[in-house]
Amino acid sequence: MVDSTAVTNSDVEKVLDEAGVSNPHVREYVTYWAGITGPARVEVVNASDDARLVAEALEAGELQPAGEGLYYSRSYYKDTARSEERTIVATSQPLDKGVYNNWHDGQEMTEAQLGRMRGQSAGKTMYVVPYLMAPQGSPLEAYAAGVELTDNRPVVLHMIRMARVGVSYLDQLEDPAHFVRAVHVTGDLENLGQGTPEDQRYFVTVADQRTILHFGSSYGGNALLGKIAHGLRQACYDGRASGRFLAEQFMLLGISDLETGKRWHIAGGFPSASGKTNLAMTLAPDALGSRYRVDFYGDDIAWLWVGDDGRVYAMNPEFGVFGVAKDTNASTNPGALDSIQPGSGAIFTNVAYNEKTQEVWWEGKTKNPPADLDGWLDWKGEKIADRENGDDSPWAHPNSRFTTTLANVPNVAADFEAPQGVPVDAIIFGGRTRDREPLVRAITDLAEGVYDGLTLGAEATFAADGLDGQLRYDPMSMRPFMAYGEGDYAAHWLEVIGKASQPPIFAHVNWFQRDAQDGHFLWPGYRENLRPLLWLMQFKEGEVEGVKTPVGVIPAESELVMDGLEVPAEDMSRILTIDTERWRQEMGFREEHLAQFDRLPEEIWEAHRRVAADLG
Ligand code: GTP
Ligand code: SPV
Ligand code: MN
Repeated sequence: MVDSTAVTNSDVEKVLDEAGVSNPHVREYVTYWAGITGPARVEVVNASDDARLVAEALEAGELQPAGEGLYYSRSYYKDTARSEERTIVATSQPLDKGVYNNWHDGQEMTEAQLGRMRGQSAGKTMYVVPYLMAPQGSPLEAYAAGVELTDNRPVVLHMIRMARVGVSYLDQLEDPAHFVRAVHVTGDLENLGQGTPEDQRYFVTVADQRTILHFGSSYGGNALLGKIAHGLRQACYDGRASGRFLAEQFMLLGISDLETGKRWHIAGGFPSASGKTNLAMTLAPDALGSRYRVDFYGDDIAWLWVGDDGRVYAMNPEFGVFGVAKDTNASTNPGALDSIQPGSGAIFTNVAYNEKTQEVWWEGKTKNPPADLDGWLDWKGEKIADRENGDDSPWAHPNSRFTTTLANVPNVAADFEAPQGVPVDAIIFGGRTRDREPLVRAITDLAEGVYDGLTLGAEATFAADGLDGQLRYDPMSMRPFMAYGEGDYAAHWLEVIGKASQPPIFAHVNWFQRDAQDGHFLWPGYRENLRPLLWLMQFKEGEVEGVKTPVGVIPAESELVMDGLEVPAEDMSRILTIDTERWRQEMGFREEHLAQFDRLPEEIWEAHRRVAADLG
């Protein structure tokens, strides 16, 4: 039911006039959607509104103070992760249907979403959030502009941290009609039947209309539409439609050898909650810190294209980090802790919170939870002190997160906003794989590299509802973000990267191999992950030879720089061994996996058969 006090068209026009929004296409879009969702007010947001909006959110109880310039928020307890089965890519072309993109007809979905969203912002403010998913001046800027409409103030505060937000971006559009229309309506979270057959939530990207319609959540990937829905799903589609680029769930980092002055850049796809943020924020281990420096460019999304010089370039379209809190501490990720210091403006979501001392805590922040339970609330807002004896469920939600801007990241690259991006020396794939996958294996052939990405198999994590621990294939870590069919996606990869005269090397990495008996991680991970990356760069430069195997080249044990690190010999040899039997079995699974994809390029099948033949 539309609230009788809903804004009128002339109210909206007046707000847009006052905010200096002159683009007629934007004005039409905002007015149209205000007419559908029926908010009581409309407000246009610039990043400079942050302090006022934070004050309003504190006043309204949507945020709690968590120290000087730090904030805590809790999302509804049934709304704490992306929902993959409720997420849909819609177009007018049935050929866009893939195995994973949950394709539907665009017109049908648009009408259904209109029905769901109608009147649902009654009594609320509709915030108009113009944003840019690129550094300004980027060669891909034309695909980066969007306007999110949301009826949720904490979502606005997240958007200001995660994207470049401001009306001025709308004045610079080359084609004033070419921006992503991204509509977010929260809905009545307590009555949406999350996870039941009556689930009301739908997260739809109408990719060929460049329109995103998300209903029924206020959590990150479902609600910050610049990030996943535009930065990945829409951009994945645009990259192919334009023939110009790839949009991938990749981290992006730089490594400098301070002794030789050499510098490399590595982009890498790891499924959700599988180590991208940690890798990009890695600081060189103490024993190597005087020689190497790791620079952060991005931790979740990279757009890649081929430059005029024949190299592959990449940039991070985001402006902030939406990082997993769990296990973030001074030894695993000191950079992350620095980026959420007092004064940083960071927002913590669904962690544990002390309502008396305003401290936050999550599993793995310290070895044990705070001993004094007084004032502590778990992620659902329930008092820890009231828990029944023996209730050892986590204090923080496993997918609880921190949100902070890139400028707060201590190792952020000096040129992180450079519009030309950085040249990519290596593309790596990895996931949580408890056996089979060695620490690192290098792949020099393009089709074999793309094949390796397509067959990335890993354990799913708590970043998606209800999937934690399931083994599944996650092609290039894009399974939840794929915008069109996997065969066409592979062909687009071969075409884009195939244009490069100096292509990057590929590699598969695995930090998560476990001991079959006691389950301990065989490799210490985190900051130590720099070591296999250094080996990869040395291999690329011809400084080390490695050991050839049917699935790529792996390091000889003596080639890994191990200064200041001890790993039990038995563990070391396990992570640098190819278990041929296990790999042969894997090839059968891969065959079934790949056979699902329509129009898979013959080069990929050839790569598969080559590897299978080498395994014997
Ligand atoms: P999304 O933001 O969901 O896309 O995740 P992400 O890939 O950026 O994952 P992130 O770096 O936030 O790591 C997720 C979890 O994996 C955290 O709990 C980390 O502590 C843990 N983790 C990251 N790197 C390593 C590692 O090298 N070894 C081990 N054992 N755990 C790791
Ligand atoms: C992921 O789930 O891969 C994320 C967090 O990066 S979200 O924004 O929720 O998608
Ligand atoms: Mn992610």
